Amino acid sequence: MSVTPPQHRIWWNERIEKVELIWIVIAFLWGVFMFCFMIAWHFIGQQNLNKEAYRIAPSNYNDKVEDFAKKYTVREEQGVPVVKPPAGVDVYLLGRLWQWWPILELEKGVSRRIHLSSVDWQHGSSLQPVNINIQVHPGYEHVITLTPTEAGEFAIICNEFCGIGHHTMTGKIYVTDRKQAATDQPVAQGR
Ligand SMILES: [Cu+2]
Repeated sequence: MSVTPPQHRIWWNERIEKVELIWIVIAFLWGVFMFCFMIAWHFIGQQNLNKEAYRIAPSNYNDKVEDFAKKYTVREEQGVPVVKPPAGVDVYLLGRLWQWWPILELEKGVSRRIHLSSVDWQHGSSLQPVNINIQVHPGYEHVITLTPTEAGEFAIICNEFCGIGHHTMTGKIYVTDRKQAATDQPVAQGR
């Protein structure tokens, strides 16, 4: 609501300023261009996610992830298992109030099938800083084929509001260099 009424009651019959008209045309054309690029990115963007997904029962998924973690846990961080499965093994990650579980350790250059689902509510999985975003629903298991191209520590945050603890909902993926991992192994076995 404006503080004072417009000077002329039929204000919408006034001619549009030339500059404003140019701006509308530019904005419209840009919108059309970006719309077409949604299709173009599919072919040239190399950033399309896999379309593999399955209908599942959330409790079954929970069991699968716990089995996976039990088998391949190498250490713990503040009570959260750090899971390092050998190459070729499918990787499981779950979202729940309020964490991404477990912490994963992957190797650079090794392609992985990553399974992702929620066991309670809808969450938004956002891998940072690379910014890969996937909506995660209970009852749907996504499978993403991912090849880490960079070693380091990556955070997963939740970008879909999921309740009072939403802002604390984080997870972690470590990506190790293959050479580094080879030199690390004897030390880990010696323990
Ligand atoms: Cu959330």
